[in-house]
This record gives sequence, structure tokens and C-alpha cells, in this order.
Amino acid sequence: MSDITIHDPVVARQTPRPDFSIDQCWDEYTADEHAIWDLLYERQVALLEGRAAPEFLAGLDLLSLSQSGIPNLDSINPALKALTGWEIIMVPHLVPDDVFFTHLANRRFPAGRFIRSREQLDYLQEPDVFHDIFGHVPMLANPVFADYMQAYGQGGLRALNLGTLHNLARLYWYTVEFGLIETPDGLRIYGAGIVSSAGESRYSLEDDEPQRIRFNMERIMRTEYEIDIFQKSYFVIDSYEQLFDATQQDFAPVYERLTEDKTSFGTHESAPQDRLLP
Ligand code: HBI
Ligand code: FE
Repeated sequence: MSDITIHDPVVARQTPRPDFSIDQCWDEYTADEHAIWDLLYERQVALLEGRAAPEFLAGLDLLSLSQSGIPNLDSINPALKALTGWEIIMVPHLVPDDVFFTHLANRRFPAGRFIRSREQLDYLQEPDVFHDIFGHVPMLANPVFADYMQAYGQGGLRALNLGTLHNLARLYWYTVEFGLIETPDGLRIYGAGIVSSAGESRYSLEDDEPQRIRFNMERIMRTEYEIDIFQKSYFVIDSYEQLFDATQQDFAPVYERLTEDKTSFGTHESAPQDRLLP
């Protein structure tokens, strides 16, 4: 964590609390930072009609995210808390896994304070306030997905002690970050990494290159991922209940199989058991 350079002066001057949280200091965002948020927001919302899951779009409305500028936690948190008991905390950068999972297990979503520069509009490595609040938070307004995220945090804490964290990180990657859902109107996006990316919002649904595989938790836990290119595989759920139910099973036999049989799949590999969608 120490090699992260912090460009945001409001972040750099703060000493994180023991839970790694810092203050948002919302009134210290500059007009240009708010303008970058608006630019990203307008571009994504235009793209996401007919591409994002209805629950994601509903979350934008429920949390009044169409308001101009970077959201103020003092106004979005009471609305989110009333809906599903979740709240957003501000953090200076990626936090250690155990801290991250502990927050999720307590319905707290860690979001970066900084916003990307105009040179980084299309891609940045580190999650900024747009990726975290525009990408992740609307789905936290959906009760079933909100339950899944808390159960995921609890599972992550268990996985830390079992040495199976990398398997759990894959589950997060292929659902929370890059998940697709099948709806009566066709495939839709609910993953934060896709909805916050202009290019991948189109590519994930319309390009012939990636394979789209029906959700299979153990298969996901065996699937590698690359962080800085469009995904070569997407996993498609039938419902958010399917996601939540997957976290309610006893993980011990799953972890036993993952530990005994180390089979893993590359990002573009297919597996015999895969049920592919067109
Ligand atoms: N920290 N702030 C922050 N945001 C994340 O998404 C995050 C993190 N720490 C760890 C982490 N994600 C990963 O371990 C998860 O992808 C599993
Ligand atoms: Fe993310």
C-alpha cells in the first residue's frame, strides 16, 4: 500500500483513521473536479440507457445521482442508509483486504475521494470517486444486491483465514465489477467496472470477442482475470437472488475442491462445463 502516490491535496494532508477512513471535505472540491464528474456522468448515462440493468438505473434515481457535481456523502448517505442500511466511507486509496472485507461485512462501502484527471477519462488503475460512487453505489440501493455485498464481505473475512482470498477476489471481479444479468429484454450490465467505462459498456454487450458464460461460482473462482484490458469472459446471472444464494452455501467443500484440484482457466479459455450465451 505504501507505494501509492496521492495527488489529491485534501487526501494527502489527512491521516487516515484506524479504519482507514478520511473526511470527504466536500466543499473543497474544485469547480473543475465537479465538472469532470458531470462530464463522466453525462457520457455514461447516455450510453447506459438500454445497456445497464434496471436496478442500476433505479439506484441512480433513488440516490438523486443525476444532481450536478460530485455527490456529498452528507446527503447521499442518509438516503442510502434508509434504503438498505449501507453507507459510503471515504478512503485515501485501496485499503488492505481485511479492512475492505470488514467494511463490507458492516455495510460500509469504501470509496476513493479523488477524481480522475481529464487525461484519464477513459481508464485509470486506481478506483476514483466516479468509479466507486457512480459505479458501485447505485446497486447498493437494491436490497438483494445489498445483502449479497454484505455476505461477500463476511465470506472474504473467512477466506482470509483459509488462504482462499484469490478465489473470492475472482468472484468479486466477475460479479461486482464485471457482472452481466439476463433480463427479458436481453443482457444488461450491473458490474461497476463496466458501467463506469464508456468503451466497455458497449464492448461487454455487443462485441463478438468476449465469451459470455452462465454464472457458475466454482468456475468463476477458478478463472483468472486481467485488470487493464476489456474482459475476455463475462459471467451472466439470472437474478441477484442467484448471487446471494451462492454465498449462503457451505463454502468448506468448495474450498476443499479448490485446494485439492488447482485447475484454473485463463481469461479467454473455455471449460467443458461452460453454458455459453450468444
Ligand atoms: N480497497 N478502497 C478499496 N476498494 C476496493 O475495491 C478494494 C480495496 N481493497 C481490496 C480490494 N478491493 C480487493 O481485495 C477486492 O477486489 C476483493
Ligand atoms: Fe470497484
